[in-house]
Amino acid sequence: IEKTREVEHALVEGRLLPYYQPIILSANGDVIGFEALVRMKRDDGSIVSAGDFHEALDDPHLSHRVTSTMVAQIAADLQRWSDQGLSIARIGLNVSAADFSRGDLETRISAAFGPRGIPFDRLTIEVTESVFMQGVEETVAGTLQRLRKRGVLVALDDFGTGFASLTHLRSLPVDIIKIDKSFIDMMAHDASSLAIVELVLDLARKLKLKVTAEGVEQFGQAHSLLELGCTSLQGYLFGKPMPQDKVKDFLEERA
Ligand code: G
Ligand code: G
Ligand code: NA
Ligand code: MN
Repeated sequence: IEKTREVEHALVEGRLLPYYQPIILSANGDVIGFEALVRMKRDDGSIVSAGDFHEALDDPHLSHRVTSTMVAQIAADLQRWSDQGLSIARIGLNVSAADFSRGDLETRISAAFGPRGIPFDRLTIEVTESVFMQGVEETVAGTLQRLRKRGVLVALDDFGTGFASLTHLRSLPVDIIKIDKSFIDMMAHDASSLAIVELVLDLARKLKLKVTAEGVEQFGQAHSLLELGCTSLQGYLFGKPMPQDKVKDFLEERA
């Protein structure tokens, strides 16, 4: 409750902001986009990660408002980057079940992107399987389908940790699977984690889905994943989540 109030306060005062973590194309190391991760700025200037206020994001009303502020800031940041001459292909936005229950996700994205002339194909929506467990599967699928028609890609996040993953791959409009960090952490040490990673990559090939490996920290992991055919990589090895104004330097240093 305390956390929820603190986050609400931060929201009202404009102290919730997106940090951006790079996503890398395995084949050539190009930066193909960034995932936006919400951060809370405290009055003393310190930055708090979403993992530390997860309870607040479980509150449907607050979570809905957090998404709205994230969408608005992502649109503004995309415009700033474009004005700086940077081409950033896509930004990943994390959404939760609450974002689907009111049926206004598309409207909220339109309101932020439309006036700036930013096309929907600059956005990837990241959903976890939990959004399909709240008895609103049809609403979720319908919303995602409409967004995809406008160019949004859909990523299934934390893949492998939820329930009935395979059912969701069959019935839902998904473009990208994000393999959960826990499998990437363990694949070098544990035969079953490696087997699961291989299985997911094989399945993705057959279903013509792209795969992003999350939480890549070591060069050896990146190397194995490339050999196994994983199309894109994300993790501290390439970059930690960073504020909007650090992205330009990051891209220029890599170029
Ligand atoms: O780096 P980090 O601590 O931000 O992320 C922790 C968790 O919080 C992750 O599971 C991530 O999906 C979630 N998260 C990060 N940013 C957002 C956001 O903007 N909206 C929602 N709903 N979840 C987020
Ligand atoms: O649940 P989701 O996948 O959206 O959130 C990703 C979480 O993992 C965020 O908290 C992000 O900051 C964190 N993260 C991303 N890359 C790495 C990494 O290489 N190592 C660790 N420890 N955490 C990471
Ligand atoms: Na995510
Ligand atoms: Mn993720």
